[in-house]
Amino acid sequence: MDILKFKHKKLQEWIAKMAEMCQPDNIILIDGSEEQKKQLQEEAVYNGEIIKLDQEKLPGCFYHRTHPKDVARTENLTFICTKKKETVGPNNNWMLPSQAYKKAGQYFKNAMKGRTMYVIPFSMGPVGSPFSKIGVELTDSIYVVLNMLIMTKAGNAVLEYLGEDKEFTKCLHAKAELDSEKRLILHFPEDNAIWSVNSGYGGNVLLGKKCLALRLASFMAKKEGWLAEHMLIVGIEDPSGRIEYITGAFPSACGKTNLAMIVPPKALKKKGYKVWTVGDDIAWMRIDSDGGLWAINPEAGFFGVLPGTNKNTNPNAMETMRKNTIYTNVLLKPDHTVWWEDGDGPAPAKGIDWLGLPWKKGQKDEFGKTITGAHPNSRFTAPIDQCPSHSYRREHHHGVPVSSIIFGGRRETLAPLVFEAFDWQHGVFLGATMASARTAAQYGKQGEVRRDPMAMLPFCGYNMGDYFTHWIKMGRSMWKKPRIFMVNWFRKDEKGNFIWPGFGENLRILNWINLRCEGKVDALKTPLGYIPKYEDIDMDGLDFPRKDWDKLFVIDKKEWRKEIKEQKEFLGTFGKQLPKEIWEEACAFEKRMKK
Ligand code: OXD
Ligand code: MN
Repeated sequence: MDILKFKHKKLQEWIAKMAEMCQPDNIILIDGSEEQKKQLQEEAVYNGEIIKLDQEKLPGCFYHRTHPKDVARTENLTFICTKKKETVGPNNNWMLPSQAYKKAGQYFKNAMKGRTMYVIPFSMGPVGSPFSKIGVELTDSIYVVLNMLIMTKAGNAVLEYLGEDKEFTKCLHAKAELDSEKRLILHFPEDNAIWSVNSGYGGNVLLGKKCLALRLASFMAKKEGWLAEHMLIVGIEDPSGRIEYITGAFPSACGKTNLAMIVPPKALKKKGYKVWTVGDDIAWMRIDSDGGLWAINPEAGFFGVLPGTNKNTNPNAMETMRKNTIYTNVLLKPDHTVWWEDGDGPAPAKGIDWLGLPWKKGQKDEFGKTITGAHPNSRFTAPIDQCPSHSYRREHHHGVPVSSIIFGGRRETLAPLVFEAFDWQHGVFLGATMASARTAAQYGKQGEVRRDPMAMLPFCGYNMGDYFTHWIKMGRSMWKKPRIFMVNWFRKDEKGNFIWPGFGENLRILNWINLRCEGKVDALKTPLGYIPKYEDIDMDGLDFPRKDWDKLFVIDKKEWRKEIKEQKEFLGTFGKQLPKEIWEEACAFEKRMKK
């Protein structure tokens, strides 16, 4: 095995050390060129890692299946490894770094024998921006390389920028045997390193994404005084041309991608409303010299959920993935195109399902349950700049100014369509007590309500009590604070039907949020926060009667009192690490609900 030559001494030494452990047959540097990408695609097709789709219908598109037991993030096998256990809090699994290196080291040992180790220098955020972070991922998977080429800025430009001694995150990944018993996703914030082994699922192996841009970045952000958040970023342009940028935190698979690419309903489009997509998953936010909060999206692509995505729910996503896209775990049609449940068009009569098995429409398993062609967490990976609504401000080093932050979840009862926090501190409390029904993006019981503060529970790389304190402090450092809102598109009526139509119609609510930020409308004060007046929502082109609107805002005090009890129990798990401000907010809320 030839070790590549780098002028960056630490990079050179680290690669040599990792190669010594993993024993690849050779090492290849990813340069970011089209030629190399094409070569790797051909090679991966040849070795069966990916399947070439019909290049006329889906130019540049490929298909991949993960191991059947490797289809979502595995939070139980994800660890933050620090010298002290208290650092990571009750929200993380913890391991001592020395133990973690030893345990994973056994799995990495000789894991790349007979394989190639790819070296991917990548930047999260524009190369050279003071706000970006650099990583180098070593991997034995071409699928990972091809995904990283979409999701990040990868290649020679990054290596150039690294020069002889710039800091980078050391990311090591090996599919190894894809053995779920030996799977480990390890983060070493004190060493700026990530080790991931025995998985091939995106969220576990595209190490720039959840591992670096959220878990490690949140750790860095606390130290450096900024925020690394699980948030979409979208700009809404009103007919006068004014753009307000909104960031929003929703748990995985709760419609963040749809909201980031929202298409205005016809009547609003006609009036001149436009949408600008900056990001659908991660926001890095800093306080700028104007005293306001500015956000960048560190990613260059989308890694979005497919089932439920179609030209009605998300036409921009459908347009984005027509070319240069990797489809993972969907149904492969006989004509070498793809299909997934609740996608476009009827189900094909037959195909090969995500498990690689012959599939027929309507096929049932031995318990009479319909076998889906695509896995519920099947995904597409596509470049952001293929999205028709992508923002031209995406590449700006300083990002975009944030006028509001929204928190949301999937609640069938209780939570109203929208309300505004009384102030920043109250808003942090709302984020801290967010809850949502579990979805297919994580292992566990689907539908069960779980608390997921700021949608960061699986991604905050340190004690969440300290994270809440950090949020409170950030508010104090800003003199132009974004307003904070809570939304819930998923409330159902007594018959179990969604009350609010959702999707594009959500723009009407985002507009109200913007009007609040611009000080153009007042609102009704409730014990939860400020709610909109029906007449302040632009309902042009939507027949949504007042009586349904009122249903969306029913406050059931008895149920809320139960909820508060649960919120307090949850906050109590952070013990003395919980900032007193959040506890005070919980008590004040309880008092308001008793009245
Ligand atoms: C994602 C997730 O893939 O949150 O974005 O799981
Ligand atoms: Mn996510």
